[in-house]
Amino acid sequence: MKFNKEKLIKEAQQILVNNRRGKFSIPCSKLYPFQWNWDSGFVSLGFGHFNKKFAIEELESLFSGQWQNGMVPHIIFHSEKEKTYFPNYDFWGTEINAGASMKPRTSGITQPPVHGFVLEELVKQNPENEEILAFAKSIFPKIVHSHRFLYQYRDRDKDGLVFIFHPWESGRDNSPLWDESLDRIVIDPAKLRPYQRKDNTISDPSERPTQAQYDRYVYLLELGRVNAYDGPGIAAESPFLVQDSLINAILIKSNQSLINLGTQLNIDTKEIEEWQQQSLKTYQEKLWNEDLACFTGYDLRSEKQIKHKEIGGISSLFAEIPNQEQAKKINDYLMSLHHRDYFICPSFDVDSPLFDSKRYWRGPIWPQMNWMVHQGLKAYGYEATADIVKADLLELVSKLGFTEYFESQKSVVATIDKGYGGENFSWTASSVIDLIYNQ
Ligand code: 9WN
Repeated sequence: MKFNKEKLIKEAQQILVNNRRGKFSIPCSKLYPFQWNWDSGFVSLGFGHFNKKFAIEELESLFSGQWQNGMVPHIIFHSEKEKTYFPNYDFWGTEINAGASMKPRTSGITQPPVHGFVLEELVKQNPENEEILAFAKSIFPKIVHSHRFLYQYRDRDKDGLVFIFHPWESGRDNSPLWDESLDRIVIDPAKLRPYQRKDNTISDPSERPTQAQYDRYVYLLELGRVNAYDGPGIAAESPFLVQDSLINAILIKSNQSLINLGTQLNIDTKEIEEWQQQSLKTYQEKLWNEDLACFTGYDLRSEKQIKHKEIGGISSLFAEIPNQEQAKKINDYLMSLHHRDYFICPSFDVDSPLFDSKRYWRGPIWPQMNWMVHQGLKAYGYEATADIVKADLLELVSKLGFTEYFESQKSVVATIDKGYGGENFSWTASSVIDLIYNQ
């Protein structure tokens, strides 16, 4: 399929500009009215190509909500008047933690730490730009501090892999990966803090997480809150305690970016190098599953791998974790999906009974994941597959619009004219811009 690249870029840039609110961006209007952690990393990457000031302000706004312990929260509630999202800042009640940001208010959990690699990309895009270099130097220690938070508070066994205690921290909220862990949670309706969802009144409920899942999200939020969001009780008590393949791959990728940038900017990186060595070793030893021919997550409660093939394990390519043999297996898998008439990369194993091509993280294609996998495939020299991943996303966006996520089955795409979830979505726009600029 031929794309009108100029038209796509123009539209994408317009979406990013329209989604700005003051000095930060929302993922999309209506559904997500605040600033989200990893979304804003991608937004900055997109702006880096055409508005450096906005690229810088995006990350500065996000880090204005960083906690004293180093955590960068998953949502920054820049406005306390906006009431159209659940859970809002008052439900999180983060004042329970003395070092939490109070202005702006925030949530109490985090998301994949993309900002190290985003910063490296910004510097690569603008190698001679004094403003970007000065910004890189000023934000560098804050990003290191956010990694320090992860290693200090989330590495229970000091093995180099960090845990999450809430599915929202993975960025892949309702992935079937979490089903078994969430099933451990028995909800007593009398004890659950009453709440009112807003997402399913704005978006099609058949594309959103279920009510049972939301009850468990609220249960885990509450567990975080009574433990001040960083207390030892979280690791000790949470029924959901997972070393996620994606968050750890992104941490490793960002560690490497900070090491590269440190050399360039003359900043000492010894602390990061030590983290990196151990994380790489344990990721490789603990998360590879030969039967699946992919990396997995690890459930710290049941002490076993979470045996599903999905986009988190595939994203290990982006952090250059797989050896050549492992990378070949992942590449072969993606090519087999292509030959079976799927757009790549679906977010979950299409052959699993748990695959759902429409429901959020249970199968659809996510644009920012394609961006990462594209980079990873190129790093291993799998140019042809990388080209397909890129072309597939551009085709989906051209046909179905700049939506939040997409159908992966070609036979179904042929029958629809709109993608899934929110419209005019920021990370979709950014991924398209960067994929087109970076040939
Ligand atoms: C909860 C904003 C975010 C993304 C996540 C995506 C979704 C939120 C929600 O939207 O999660 O954080 O309310 O469903 O799963 O990856 O950052 O785009």
